[in-house]
Amino acid sequence: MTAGTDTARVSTPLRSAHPPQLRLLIGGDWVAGDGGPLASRNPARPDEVVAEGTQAVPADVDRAVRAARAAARAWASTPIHGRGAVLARAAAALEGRADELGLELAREEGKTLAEGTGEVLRAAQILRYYAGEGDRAAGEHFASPRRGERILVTRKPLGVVGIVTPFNFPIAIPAWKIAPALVYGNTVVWKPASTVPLLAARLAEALDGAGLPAGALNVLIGPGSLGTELVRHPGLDGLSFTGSTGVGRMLAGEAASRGVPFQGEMGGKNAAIVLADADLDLAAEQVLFGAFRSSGQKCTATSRLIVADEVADELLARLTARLDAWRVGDPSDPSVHMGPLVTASAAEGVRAAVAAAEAEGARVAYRGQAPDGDAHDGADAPSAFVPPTILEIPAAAAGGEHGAGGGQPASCVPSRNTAWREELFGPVLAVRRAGSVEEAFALAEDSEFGLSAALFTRDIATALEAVDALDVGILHVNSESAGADPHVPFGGAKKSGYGPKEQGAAAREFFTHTTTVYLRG
Ligand code: UN1
Repeated sequence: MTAGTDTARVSTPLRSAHPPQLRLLIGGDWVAGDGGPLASRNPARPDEVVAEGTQAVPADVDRAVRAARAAARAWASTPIHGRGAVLARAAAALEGRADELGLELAREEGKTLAEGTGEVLRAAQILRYYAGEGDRAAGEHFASPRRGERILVTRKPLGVVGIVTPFNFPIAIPAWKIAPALVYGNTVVWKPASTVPLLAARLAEALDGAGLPAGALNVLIGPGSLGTELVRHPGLDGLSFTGSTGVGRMLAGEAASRGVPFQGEMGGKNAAIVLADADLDLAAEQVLFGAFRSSGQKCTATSRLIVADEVADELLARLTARLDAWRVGDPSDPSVHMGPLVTASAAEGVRAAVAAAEAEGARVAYRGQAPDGDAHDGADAPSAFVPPTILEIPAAAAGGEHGAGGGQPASCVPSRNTAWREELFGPVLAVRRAGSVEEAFALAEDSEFGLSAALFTRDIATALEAVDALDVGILHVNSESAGADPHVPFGGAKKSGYGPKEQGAAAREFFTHTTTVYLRG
């Protein structure tokens, strides 16, 4: 491909080419990047290139921010219903291609076909939700202490916003950031994860084809350093990020140093708590889904299981029986339940963390089957597959700073085990047993993260106690820890979140600022 010349400009991405050729979207033009080559590969079949192109370079960040700035005034003054209509048309376009894009998503990211297609439809649902924003409340109205006056609080867009998204929901997470950004009148520069560029191109293509004006959405495909370039650009008015806590805090620091609003949706180490009175079949099913769907690559995934002593053996028996019937393999095969991780190097990292956890005292309670041989024929290359793994962390190996003494029940002692503390982003579940409800809640709180938790109980009073006891942004009672609806706030406490939450009215909080109008006749 000829990089960065005017002859490389095209009006749409080259959909028909095999593999599809990726372009950047800047100022309404689909252009080749001036950087090095980029290819996304199928993690289940590493020889298969899913899409290819060239990467953006730092100068493209400047071009994209300028294009977004040039488009900002006209887009902000387009009536919100008109902005919403673009989102509704893009939603319809995604729905019409859900099967095709779902397969591309499974091939590029590694989640199953059902999850991939479901994610495309979810992106469409999110676009539709925000498409209706013009019909919802646009601000607030207060009485005034002075005669003849009313006080109005109105909302305005931030201006040009940057959006940096991760690999694990390559179309849904971008939709839930880009849709509110656009409908509230911002223009956008988006840097998707470079491991899943094809799905980014598909979302951009749907919005572009739905009549988004040139420059309202700009897409830069390339290395993570582009995110840093973006937050440092003087023309940027806000940045929304989803990804690791480390990168998020670095970007938050950059944004703060320039006085730019930042929204960070970061890590999780989410606990499912199964109490003695729980419906164990339901709990086993939901823990299975929470821990192992998408190969555990969700910030909301269940990565810790805290189970009441009385039912621990029974729950683990039901969970492992379900896992025995769980097929791991090529995610484009509809009978497969779990695919690979996004890359072989991600899988290597998870394997190393499991080995470290075992060395620190964790006991392997379950390790599933490796995928069928045909899905991974490069025998010498590391595999992107990690089998579903359950690690039990016995109280004796909890190894907190205070040891097992100190008058605390042994099961309450904080654990330093890698599998208990660190977000592994893989199909690994760390288990601890609890002697009481209080211990179970204390163990759930033994984490620096606070995104999501799941509680399994039949007792409403215990559920209400959990609302107060667990410092999390999202609490599921009798359902898995993952999942998010577009009309309610999404985000975490502690190290999991920073700034206003996402989705629903919370998104408006981030993507707009207020003007308080003292209005006298
Ligand atoms: C979900 O649980 O369905 O990166 C969504 C993540 C979250 C989204 C989770 N931001 O996994």
